[in-house]
Amino acid sequence: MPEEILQTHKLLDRCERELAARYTVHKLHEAADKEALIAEIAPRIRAIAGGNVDGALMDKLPKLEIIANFGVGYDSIDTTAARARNIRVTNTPNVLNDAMAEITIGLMIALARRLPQADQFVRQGKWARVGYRLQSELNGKTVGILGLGRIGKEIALRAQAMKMRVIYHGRHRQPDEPYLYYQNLLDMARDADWLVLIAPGGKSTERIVSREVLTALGPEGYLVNMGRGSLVDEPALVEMLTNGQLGGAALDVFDKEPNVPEALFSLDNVVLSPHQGSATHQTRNKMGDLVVANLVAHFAGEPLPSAVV
Ligand code: NAP
Ligand code: 8YV
Repeated sequence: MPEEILQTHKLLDRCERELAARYTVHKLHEAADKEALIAEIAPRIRAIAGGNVDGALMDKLPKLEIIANFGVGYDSIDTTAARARNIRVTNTPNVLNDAMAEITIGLMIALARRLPQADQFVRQGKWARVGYRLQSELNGKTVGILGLGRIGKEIALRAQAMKMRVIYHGRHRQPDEPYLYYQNLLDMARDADWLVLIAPGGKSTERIVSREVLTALGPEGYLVNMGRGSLVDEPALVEMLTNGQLGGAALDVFDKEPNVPEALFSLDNVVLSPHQGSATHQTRNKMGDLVVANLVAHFAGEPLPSAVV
């Protein structure tokens, strides 16, 4: 009999096909009565594919051994609860680094040159009447990276290709990296023209980009959030973008996504993106393959390709 697993949200077709070829898959997100489904299958579920797993759900699944998250960020899984119950947790690192770094630079250029607005300017026939206003560039500017990890390093490389100076903040100095380290985020924000966020969500980074940090970045400064909405004091961000205390922002993630503060919709100094950093066929399929590979390794008793717990 194939193992029975619980899927918590929609996955890519290829990933769902690969899972269905190996396991009996129960789709929690499609169940009309989720509690009834869980009550029926709970004693047989050994694995979860997907995120959004808290201790309460773990407690309902007494045979749960592993949670294979679709995504490198696993802040939607209570890892403390998983560890306490001897449940393994895996994620999908590295396969999305390039896609993430590409879109980060893309959003930076989009913001600096106001590309979405320029597109609208042409489509609305305004170009025939007046030239487009002058904009700014990335080259010669300093970018501060909050979170010089796997993705942050790829962003740093591409920022250098844009002739930017790279500095970074994290909890640890990385002596092998050539960039200037700031122990203090506030100091880095003060020295940076651009602040790129690519650190994980969760308690340790909650609102780490405070009003004070945004103030240090200042009216000429640009914020780019590719990490998680929880990193930023979002009400302060909206207020400061509106009154010009912050120069601009490119945002791929939001505090209560997919809900985005409506006040941002009318602002010219903002570029909005629907949490699509890794959303390419190429990358999402590799992420799905890694979800499957972790489950396969687990049930074969082999080392997990990308375990976090
Ligand atoms: P990673 O390799 O683990 O890098 C994370 C970096 O954040 C590390 O350099 C770490 O440095 C730093 N960091 C962690 N906790 C910190 C704290 N409390 N204060 C300051 N810095 C801290 O992770 P990754 O693979 O690059 O991914 C990073 C994050 O990007 C993910 O967790 C996810 O939230 C986000 N992400 C978003 C998308 C999207 O679609 N927008 C896609 C993929 C990933 P130290 O250990 O030195 O502090
Ligand atoms: C995904 C992400 O959008 O990997 C992450 O941490 O945020 C993204 O790659 C998400 O996890 C899948 O919906």
